[in-house]
Amino acid sequence: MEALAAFGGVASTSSSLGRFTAKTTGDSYYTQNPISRFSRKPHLSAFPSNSQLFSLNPSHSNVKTLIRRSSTKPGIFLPHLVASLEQIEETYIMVKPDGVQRGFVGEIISRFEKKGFKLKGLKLFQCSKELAEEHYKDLKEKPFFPKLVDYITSGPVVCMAWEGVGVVASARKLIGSTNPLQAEPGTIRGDLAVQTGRNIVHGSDSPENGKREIALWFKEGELVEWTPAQAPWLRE
Ligand code: DAT
Ligand code: MG
Repeated sequence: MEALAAFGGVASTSSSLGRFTAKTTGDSYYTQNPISRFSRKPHLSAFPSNSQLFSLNPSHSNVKTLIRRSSTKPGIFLPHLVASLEQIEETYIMVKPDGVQRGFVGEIISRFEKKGFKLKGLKLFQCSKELAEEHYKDLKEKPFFPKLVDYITSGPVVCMAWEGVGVVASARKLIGSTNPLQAEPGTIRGDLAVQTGRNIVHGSDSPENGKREIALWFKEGELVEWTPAQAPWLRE
């Protein structure tokens, strides 16, 4: 927090700079706080520009002073670096036969599009019994397994591969609980379904299963690598 407050030029009463009077209104804050001489103008954001994060000139007297004044641990928080370390995941999303029959394909695609994830694969597909059994193999021992396979093979499904940071867990949130009656309003199942056996959409439950399921449902050449034009507007 210290570095965040320091380099952002935003008043922080908890930082080591707290000994400088932090008036958050008017010009007086900026004239009393030494950082103002460094950043020159008021910034509302914590990190006004990349250049201040990455091109600090240690010979700059104000910077030297700031570094000396902060604690022994510099603790510089760099969201850009943190973001670049975040894992890009893939998830397999499928509109189940009831979702297709009820005309929810566009609605379901739209939820993921609006959120900002990247569509990498999309097809309407009639699933075989073998594929349904393989997909749900972890549930093989469940009493509802035969009915589940019948349901998934009862009509065309829409297969999708979506990519993004945190897409697996986020998609599960967008989809909602397995039992639609327990799914929160605002989620796909919460808004559009009532029964577990007709819960209209599937989403992978882990990044590993995301990869496994995409490999299961898509052939080579069916996935597309591309860069959405909106990419810089979604991630800093
Ligand atoms: P989810 O689809 O939320 O990941 P799951 O993996 O536990 O849920 O189960 C896969 C599907 O199996 C689920 O979407 C619907 C069906 N299912 C699960 N539990 C069921 C139950 N108790 N009765 C009938 N169908 C069930
Ligand atoms: Mg599941």
